[in-house]
Amino acid sequence: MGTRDDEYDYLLKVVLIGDSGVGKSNLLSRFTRNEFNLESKSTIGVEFATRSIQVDGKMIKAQIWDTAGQERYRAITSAYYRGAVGALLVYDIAKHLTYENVERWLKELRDHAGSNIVIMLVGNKSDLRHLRVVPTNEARAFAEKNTLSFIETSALDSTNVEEAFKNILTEIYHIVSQKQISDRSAYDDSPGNNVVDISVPPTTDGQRGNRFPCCQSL
Ligand SMILES: Nc1nc2c(ncn2[C@@H]2O[C@H](COP(=O)(O)OP(=O)(O)O)[C@@H](O)[C@H]2O)c(=O)[nH]1
Ligand SMILES: [Mg+2]
Repeated sequence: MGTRDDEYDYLLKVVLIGDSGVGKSNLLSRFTRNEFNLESKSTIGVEFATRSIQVDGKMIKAQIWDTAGQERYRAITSAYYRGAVGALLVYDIAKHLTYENVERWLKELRDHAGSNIVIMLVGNKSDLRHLRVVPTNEARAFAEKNTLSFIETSALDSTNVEEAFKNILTEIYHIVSQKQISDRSAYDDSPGNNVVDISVPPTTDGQRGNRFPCCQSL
């Protein structure tokens, strides 16, 4: 709120993946519109929704992609992953099979997404305490072993939803901004030119914005 969505320093594409019914669409609607829906509306999937947040004084516009239910048929196309710099891999803490399938989703990411993609494992529906079948420690250990970030969320009662998105965006931002600096210094070795200039000209639509190289096809 109070931020203009058309002015940003970085535009970052993040994809939501994981089995059908784990709460991906509700995590997105909670984060971008503060809405939750009890019914699953897998047929009316939006392509993506955006929200801008401030990280280290920079305006980060997150473009978060949701499936329109294709995950049900394992029919997510490579266009979905194109240009993605982050992925929230969601399972349901009350449905063990959705956790077992995390391995398959990791393989899918390896096959379709860039190798530098930042992945966060998200155990959703943490409000269903009495129905929990995936222990937090087990999931955390799995995440550590696979160098994924990890968090448990509830789209229903809002627990950790902001944190999940903010953490992954911050992590991506740190990588992207580091990369930009090292790219520039690698190319610009002219004498007396030690100042790293990370400003870029406005994009064609008049927005200022450092588009991460991978996102130019957006
Ligand atoms: N208890 C609980 N239910 C949730 C939560 N998130 C989503 N749901 C419910 O789980 C079902 C599937 O959610 P949806 O967002 O459509 O899942 P998707 O198929 O992964 O997009 C819906 O009935 C939601 O109301 C949550 O955090 N807690
Ligand atoms: Mg959905």
